[in-house]
Amino acid sequence: MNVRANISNTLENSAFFMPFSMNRQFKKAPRMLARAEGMYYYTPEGRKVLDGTAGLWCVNAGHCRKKIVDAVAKGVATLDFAPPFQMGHPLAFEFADRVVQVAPEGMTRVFFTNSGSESVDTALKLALAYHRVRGEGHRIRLIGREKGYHGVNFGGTAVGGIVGNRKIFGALVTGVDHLRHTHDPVKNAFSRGQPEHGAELADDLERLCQLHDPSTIAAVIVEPVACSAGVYVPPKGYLERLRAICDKHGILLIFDEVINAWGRLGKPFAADYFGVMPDLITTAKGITNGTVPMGAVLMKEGMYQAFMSGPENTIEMPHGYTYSAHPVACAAGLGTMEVYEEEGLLTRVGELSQYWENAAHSMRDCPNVVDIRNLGLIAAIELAPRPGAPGARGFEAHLKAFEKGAYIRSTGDVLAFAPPLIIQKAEIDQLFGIARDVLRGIE
Ligand code: PXG
Repeated sequence: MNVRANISNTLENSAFFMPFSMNRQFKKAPRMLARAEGMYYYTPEGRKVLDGTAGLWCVNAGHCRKKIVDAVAKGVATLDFAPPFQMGHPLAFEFADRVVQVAPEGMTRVFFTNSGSESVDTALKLALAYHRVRGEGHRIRLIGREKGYHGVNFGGTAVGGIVGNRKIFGALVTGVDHLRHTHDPVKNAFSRGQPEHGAELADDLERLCQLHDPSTIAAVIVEPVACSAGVYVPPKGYLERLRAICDKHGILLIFDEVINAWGRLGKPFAADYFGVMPDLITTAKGITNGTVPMGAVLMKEGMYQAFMSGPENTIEMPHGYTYSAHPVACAAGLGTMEVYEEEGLLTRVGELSQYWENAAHSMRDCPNVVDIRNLGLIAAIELAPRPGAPGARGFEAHLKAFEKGAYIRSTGDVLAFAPPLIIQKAEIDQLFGIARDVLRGIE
């Protein structure tokens, strides 16, 4: 027996190395969740906690939905695993077609992964390989954006723009550069919805084209609404301009919709919401309502066909995961799509977003609030940092909110709100009511 087994009987000594967490802080003062239903988590003591972040921006239909739970139970009992390379199972084909049915016009093919991070690295590889199979193998550069979050694999970390997530991991991937971020609090603080100022920041791509030569650039990846780094809504006209510059230079545009997709903005995908069509879309999270890990990359027909143009007896894309299109994940995804459709969840936010916006911006008079940003069913309240202790005020707000009965995510001094899309107006009031109480109670 491993000697650790003897000492891991207390949480403080537990073997579990928690991801993206303050391990020591948490293990001293744990915040445990024991079960969940609808809009709520329940702690082991039975305390009810309103889920203000849809788990981690993924449980769009609310928790433990019977239809999805039943689909997973039936799926795992029927086919626990099937090898995805050179073999298939019906749910994979059925689910890919189902995803394409709700995908933006022209997105006709789906590559399955198991997470957002895998979707991003898959999309970056697809972009490089696509140019290569078309005889443009000189397009080797990948462009991300400051404050972008594209998961934690090497490619996604490299194109990502959050310093804290990059700095201890060496040189990452070569040939990567970044656009400027779009956050301009001087001009845009307290904007409701898309900010007025900043479309011209897309021209930063022209600067990088001049620096590297556009013929060396394979793809640009951005989150339409950048969520993890603190909710940055694209300025009016920005995404359109980015699309135009990509078109001008033959650069692929990738929308990272790991969070933005699946109804968060009141349309199935952010590409629909903004009316801007990328070449590739990465997604995950809400694709299975967070129930079973899964991700996907959506692509246009032309890209798929470019891969299909070589000799027939070859593997067209030497890429994939043991768990790509896992049968249980496909079952969860099909159950999820049924719930989304039956309850109109992919468009429901359209009716709620004005109420949500008003509720979020009503927090403006709370202490230390320096900005409020929102779009769809997403909002951020940015607090002034405490002198010498950035992030401390935000984290304290997260802790106090949990004590008072709401799960609200903090990223630095930004509080992020993105509840399940089934939320009722009374629960929106409850969520911001708790947030107001919290902000009035902290220094
Ligand atoms: N791209 C985007 C845009 C994301 O938001 C990923 C990729 C990576 O997905 P996976 O499934 O590999 O985690 C994400 C994930 C937060 C938070 O609190 C956000 C994410 C993950 C964890 C926390 O903002 N987004």
